Amino acid sequence: METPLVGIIMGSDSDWPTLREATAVLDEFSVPWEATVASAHRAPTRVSRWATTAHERGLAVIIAAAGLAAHLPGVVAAHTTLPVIGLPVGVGALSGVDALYSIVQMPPGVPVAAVGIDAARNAALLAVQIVAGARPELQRKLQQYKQRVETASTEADARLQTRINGQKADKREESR
Ligand code: RP5
Repeated sequence: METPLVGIIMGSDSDWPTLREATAVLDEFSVPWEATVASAHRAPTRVSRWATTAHERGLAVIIAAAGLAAHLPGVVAAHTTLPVIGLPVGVGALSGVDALYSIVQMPPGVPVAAVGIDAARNAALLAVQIVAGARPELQRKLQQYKQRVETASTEADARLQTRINGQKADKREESR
């Protein structure tokens, strides 16, 4: 089995359904990953050990996901020199706004790259872009992905123009 390049850590197994979207993207790009549940509040010793050894275990980037008072990405970032992508999970009374603020408002000197609430796909794509730096094969796959995104957007525009033209034609017909 290949050594994981992306390490996923989450505060609770209740975050897993959100993280599965990230693992699907990583699989799409054939980027090996590992995942663990370790809460900054409930399992601080394990979080610290996991983050401190992340680099020597071969990881290149970390996705840290948590909901509520989401301190996990920041705590992980405090323990490693690897880039940390913080993913706020949209749970609880504030639907993830609390987690977003907790993750994005890091003190100067300890950066976390925050993505949107439940934006697991973006977290994974950013992770792929980070590890693609010195990997031409991954760069090529990312270019193809961007091409597919652009094609989908162009097709959406074509559909919209068809609808608008249809509506205008209907209006003209009505006013005759
Ligand atoms: C956070 O609290 C977790 O990341 C999760 O999003 C949230 C709720 O956890 P559970 O009570 O479902 O374990 O630490």
